[in-house]
Amino acid sequence: MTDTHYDEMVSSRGREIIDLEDKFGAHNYHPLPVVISRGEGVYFWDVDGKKYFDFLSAYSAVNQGHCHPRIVDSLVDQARRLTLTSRAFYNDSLGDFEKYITSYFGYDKVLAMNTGAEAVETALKLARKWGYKVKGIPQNEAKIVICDDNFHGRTITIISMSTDPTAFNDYGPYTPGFVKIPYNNIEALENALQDSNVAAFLVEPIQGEAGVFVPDDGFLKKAFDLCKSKNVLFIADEIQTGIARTGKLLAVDHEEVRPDIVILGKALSGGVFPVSAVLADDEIMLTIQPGEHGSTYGGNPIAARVAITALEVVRDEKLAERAEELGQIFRAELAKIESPLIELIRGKGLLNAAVIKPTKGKEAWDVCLKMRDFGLLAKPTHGHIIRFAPPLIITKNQILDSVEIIAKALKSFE
Ligand code: IF1
Repeated sequence: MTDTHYDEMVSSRGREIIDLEDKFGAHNYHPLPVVISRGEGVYFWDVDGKKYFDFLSAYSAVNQGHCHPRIVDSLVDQARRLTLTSRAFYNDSLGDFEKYITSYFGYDKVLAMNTGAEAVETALKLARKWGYKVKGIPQNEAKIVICDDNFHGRTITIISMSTDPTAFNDYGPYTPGFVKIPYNNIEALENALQDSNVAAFLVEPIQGEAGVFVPDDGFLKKAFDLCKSKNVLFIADEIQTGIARTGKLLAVDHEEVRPDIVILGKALSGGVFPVSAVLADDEIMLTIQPGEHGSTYGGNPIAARVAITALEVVRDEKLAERAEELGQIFRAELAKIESPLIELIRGKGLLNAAVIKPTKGKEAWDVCLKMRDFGLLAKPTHGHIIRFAPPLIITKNQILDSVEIIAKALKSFE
């Protein structure tokens, strides 16, 4: 057992469990050394009963808080009645979900899938289909513009769009038809759209994995207007930024942009069940005809009922308003911490990050280990950036307590 998997803070019970994963599981992750056994609201408890604030929310899948009772009840109730019909037959849940979510976000239609990556693949297929059947792009010539430092999932086509060698190395040959431009760069987008074979522009309204890069005010609106002027679809990947995370229902709502295609996942089910969805109007959605796309579990009855309840919770508990208000408090309190380790803080709503300046040999990972010791869980992205994304049900006092823990961890290195 290499000692990078756990440290002296992990109990023998925790080590047993970590050893199991090391021996029998693929090594495609390097988790923080902590073993969780229960989650409720903003809290985790580890196998030894120690309590933590969860400041990752499963990468913004648990916006509604862990094991939200209403969402779990929907899961259990439906699971006792009907779990899966496949789309070979109708069932009495999918239509309710489709009506509810299209009205909720204001689109003609929805195509339900399971993971975020599947929804991104679905959006790419819709964009190409629309490109050929509606825009009239010559067959197999459709291009899709994407941004450097993107993260849209891990399938071979999606990593073909990636500029991160860790994501694409040794997975070639890559899917063609993608044009990369710098993020937050209107001139680069304008140049790329000179090509009449461009079908769509796919963008994260805030680049989460890259380190919570918030584009300049107005970037999304200008990009949208450019796309419309060139008959190019504007596709927003809101899998991480959507469902109230950034202080609005969708991150694009900050600029009153209505994407041609919206991609949702993660918190669409409150972390209770894999559910993703693609929203679009008829001109785009109906380019896919029966038999041309689908998945075994896509839109299953459990997913349908869980997603309806997860969206009801967002509305009933005013999670977008909370994220806006508490995000401002969080960033303001974090900024008061005097630490040579904090280079800068950025974010929107409750999607925030601190850029850590390695100091005295200590870096983001060490800060995360210390925060773990003091009862708060977060994880670095790209080595030196710590993402802070608690469930949106967090209270002001819990924010203040959390900032105290972060400050204590940072001070422990002085
Ligand atoms: C992992 C990252 C975050 C996403 C956006 C699509 C997807 C994701 C904007 C695909 C998924 C997850 C994947 C997960 C960790 C996490 C992640 F670090 F990988 F990049 F959040 F930033 N679009 N993000 O953020 O959705 O297929 O995973 O359901 O792969 O480790 P998925």
